[in-house]
Amino acid sequence: MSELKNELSERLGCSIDQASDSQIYRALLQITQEEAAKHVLPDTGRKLYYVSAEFLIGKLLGNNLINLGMYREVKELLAENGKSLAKIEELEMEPSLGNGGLGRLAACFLDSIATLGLNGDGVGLNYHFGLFHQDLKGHIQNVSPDRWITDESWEVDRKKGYDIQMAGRTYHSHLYDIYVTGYEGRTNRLHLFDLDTVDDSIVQNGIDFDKTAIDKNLTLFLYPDDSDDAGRKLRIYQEYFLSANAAHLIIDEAKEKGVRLDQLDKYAVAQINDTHPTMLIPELIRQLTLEGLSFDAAVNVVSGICAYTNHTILAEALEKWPLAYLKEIVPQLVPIIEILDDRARRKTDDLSTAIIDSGDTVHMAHIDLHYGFSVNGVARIHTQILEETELANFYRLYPDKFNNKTNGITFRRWLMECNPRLSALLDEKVGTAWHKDAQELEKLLAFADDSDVLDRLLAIKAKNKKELAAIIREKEGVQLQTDGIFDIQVKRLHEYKRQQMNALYIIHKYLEIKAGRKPVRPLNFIFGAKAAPAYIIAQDIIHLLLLLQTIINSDPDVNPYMRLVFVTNYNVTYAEKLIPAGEVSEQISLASKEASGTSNMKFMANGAITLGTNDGANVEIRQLVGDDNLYSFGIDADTVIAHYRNADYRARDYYEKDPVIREAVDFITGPKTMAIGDPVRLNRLKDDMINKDWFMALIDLKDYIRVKDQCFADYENRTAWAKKMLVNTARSGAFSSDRTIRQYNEEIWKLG
Ligand code: 26V
Repeated sequence: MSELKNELSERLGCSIDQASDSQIYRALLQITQEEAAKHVLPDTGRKLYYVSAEFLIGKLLGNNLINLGMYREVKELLAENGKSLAKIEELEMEPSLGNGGLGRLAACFLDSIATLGLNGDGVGLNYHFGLFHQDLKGHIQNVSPDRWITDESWEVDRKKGYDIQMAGRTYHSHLYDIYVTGYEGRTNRLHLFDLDTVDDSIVQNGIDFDKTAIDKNLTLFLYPDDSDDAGRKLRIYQEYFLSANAAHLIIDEAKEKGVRLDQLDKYAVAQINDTHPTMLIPELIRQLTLEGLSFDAAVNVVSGICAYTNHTILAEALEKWPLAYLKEIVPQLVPIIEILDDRARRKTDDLSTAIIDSGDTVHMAHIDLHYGFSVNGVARIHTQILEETELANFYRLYPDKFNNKTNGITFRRWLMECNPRLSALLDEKVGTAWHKDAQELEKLLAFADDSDVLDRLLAIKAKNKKELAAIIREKEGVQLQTDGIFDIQVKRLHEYKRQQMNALYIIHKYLEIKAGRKPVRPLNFIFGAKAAPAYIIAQDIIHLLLLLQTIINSDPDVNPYMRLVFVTNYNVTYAEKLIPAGEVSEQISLASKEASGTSNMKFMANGAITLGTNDGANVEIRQLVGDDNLYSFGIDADTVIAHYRNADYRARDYYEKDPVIREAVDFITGPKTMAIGDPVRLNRLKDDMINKDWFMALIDLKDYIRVKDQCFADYENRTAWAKKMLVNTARSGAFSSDRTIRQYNEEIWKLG
């Protein structure tokens, strides 16, 4: 203790109680950086490069203190001096370098790779602005840039970079590193490439900027709007910049190790996170031929290095670029891609697997599928759909390349750090081994009938709910009812995730209450979501939810029985407050569409009960906890796929035949919403639901209402509910990202 005290006061130049929070933050940053550096290990043997356009790492101070074993000591020392570590943690800007699950998965993976002591770094881009900041004034989503880099950021300037050619110009990259600490483990690195000429001042009103000034905008924003051609081209620039820098780094580090480049696959493996870094394949081939390898040798060695993860079956999310754009931006890759296409065509008559199609469009995933050595889905059902349906043509060609790696989450951030009360109880009951081996949580099952433990689980949840309610009251101005149920849906806003179906349930409940049928206990519906700025229907759904928030919370007939809040600017930091307070976890995507989901795992670990469809990892959660401990509803993936194949789903039939559905849908354009809302948005949304409803919200609505009502009724048996909570936490260890990473390593990476 005194050692830390001396070190801290020495750096501060004053005693701790006299220092400001921001001085203390800065000093802790230095101390953790130096401590992390001590755990960097030499780069020997095979090394993993996790290449990803997104790393949604979240704040790092608390996480690093926990991983370095310093959290408790620092917290107590500060408390003794009248300081709050929690308040100091608030000073840190969250690096929101990702859109959602895919980016957060990459961050959890880095934690587990370091924790397991594996030699593996992340490679990404140093966006100056992460995912946009959201506010909700006027019942709509308003966006503004989210600056996160300050002189108090975690980045270490590596003072090196590479020359990257794009569209006949040379751009010099600049590398920054962020230390990735493992829990009682090694320190790895997240390498983020940037461009010195990027100019933050070109951003005007909201998040608009000149999309054609590449030297000024290349790494300015995470995923710029790609609804126009300039946005799509910028995306290609970003993807090539990422891939080319990754290729240079891989070759550079191999040379430093004295590796012969025709043996590179023995020393390097690259996990390509979705198709965004796919150009790594042709670019590595290009660079290796420049280093003297023959084309054939380069293709061979690269095919031994690159492995691909697919994160979605949604056709609109599978990247395809016009060949003309690639000719303009990366002409050096085009002859290589043409040869790769030519060779792929010789393997089969099946034209659907071609890389360049007859319309001169380049299918990025096809490059990965032909020239990567592994392709994995992210949950059992997702991988099965890839094999049997979406990528069946490739599965026939390369059955051995396909494998499943069900996603996971790091329990250090998503239980130890965000839910200290539950963690302390778990430590007491099952010991602390679960920190590194989450399967140890199964030992909690021995307490399934222990009334003291069950009461304490309920008490902890009640405290977490109160804490969240206080935050929400301060930030959103909404008072939740803490004696009521906390039902939470937090995730990107997308029609397939069906926030609109949740809205229809809420309208239905509102109408029931108005008709005198009141729930026995107050219901709190909590949403958090950002919508892509160009995604109109998603904006309309946000608009509806915000109108419902106003209508419900201000109606004295209804507000004693239900409340709704749509929280502002949902991000990792907010998630860490919401998830420990969750009681019902809404995982209601249309079956077959959610590749895995990961918030479902976070809620489960924190003792929330899943209300979900048979989709993604929900299927595996259900199998682990059983039907007594999860609420399942809706049509299954096969039925959904058959409806699409037969094109026989008609939303209007459901709307016309069922008065409950009709009443809820009609409310969208009823007098209450129209009085305060935007008629264009409301009419468009209702019209879409009746005439299109591509993600079949109406097919599942009745079953959703039935099962959700049952779930709320069961909540009243508090002991039985506490037991469900216990079983969920106890069985959640299967979803540790440590387990996922062990499988990646044993079956794909095979690091030392
Ligand atoms: C991207 C786009 C972009 C264009 C418009 C529509 C659209 C729809 C979806 C996506 C998702 C891209 C990939 C992705 O983020 N997948 C998520 O990956 C998570 C980690 O594996 C997984 O848990 C989520 O289920 C999956 O949606």
